[in-house]
Amino acid sequence: MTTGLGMRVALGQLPRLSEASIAFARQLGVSGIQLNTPDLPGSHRWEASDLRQLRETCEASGLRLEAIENLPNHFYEHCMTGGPNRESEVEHVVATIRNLGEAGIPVLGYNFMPGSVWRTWMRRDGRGGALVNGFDQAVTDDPARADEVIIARRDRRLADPWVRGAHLLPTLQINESTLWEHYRWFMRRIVPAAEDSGVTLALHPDDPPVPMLGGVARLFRSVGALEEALDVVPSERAAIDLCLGTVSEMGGELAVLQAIQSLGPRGKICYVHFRDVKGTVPMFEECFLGEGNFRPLRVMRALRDSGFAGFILDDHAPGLVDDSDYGHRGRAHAIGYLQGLLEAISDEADVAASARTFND
Ligand SMILES: [Mn+2]
Repeated sequence: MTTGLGMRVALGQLPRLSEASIAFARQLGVSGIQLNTPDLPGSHRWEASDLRQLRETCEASGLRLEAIENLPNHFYEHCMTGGPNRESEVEHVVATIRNLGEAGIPVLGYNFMPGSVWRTWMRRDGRGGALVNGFDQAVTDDPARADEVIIARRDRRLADPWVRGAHLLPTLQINESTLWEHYRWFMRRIVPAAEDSGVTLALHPDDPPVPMLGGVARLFRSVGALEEALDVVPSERAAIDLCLGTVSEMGGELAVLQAIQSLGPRGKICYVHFRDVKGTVPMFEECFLGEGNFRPLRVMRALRDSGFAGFILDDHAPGLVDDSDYGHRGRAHAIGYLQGLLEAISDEADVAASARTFND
């Protein structure tokens, strides 16, 4: 379903396209797919032919390939850390962006987290025993509890996308102003390629949104910082992948509505991760829609009223009984919830439009 508003739901965070994932998307009735760090050939960059094949496979099944999110960490690690290989890395990133454009893929979601995503518990008791993840800064602040830290690795070469133990990270110290310098350098190099090739770069906020983890600063931990990111190289091709879960971690419903009202009217919400948490930093836990910090219908209305007309995906969803690693059951619940919300706000818009016509 795509509403007359342009808002639509995509099945998200797929690591690869398979017959089963395409069938799942079609069964759910979504209009598109978003892939996260797809399993493609290439140790430094992705090629246009491989990318085009992804898009064509989706389209052959009537699905839109809405976006690819996240390059593997090692494609641009030195760009983030200011390491010696950043020149060759950024050339490969530029080539990958051009290849996305050539392949007809309109959006690259990305993040600028050299320290990656951290959690301090995973797959623990949520509602009714559903499996949810959470974060408590008291754990990450305590060196004696380093082995409780779990860190995401976006690298399909690894069997496990999560590593346990903060001590496993390379020793790295990056303060906030240095990391801003790296970000500015990176954007100056890649935004021109995005403009040339018609690919929108969509920045995901830092999850968790805290000032520093493991000696590495974290930049995009407030709505103001996301706005600053957009000012680095002002461009129609620079926008935000608005992860409502992460913004809710920052400041609950108030922060979520503030982000939508500030970024939406400027056309800067490229797409949305529609999920929520209970609690805000320094401690939060992921949860089902409807039991978190924000009221989902209110937020969906705010997105509509902000002029947002892009796609929405499920992002993280709690694991249900007998769920798969990908979380088919939890995701099916989240997507059905989003489709219901979208139907409700689309209907409201139709009623409002016909009331206006009637009054004319
Ligand atoms: Mn997200």
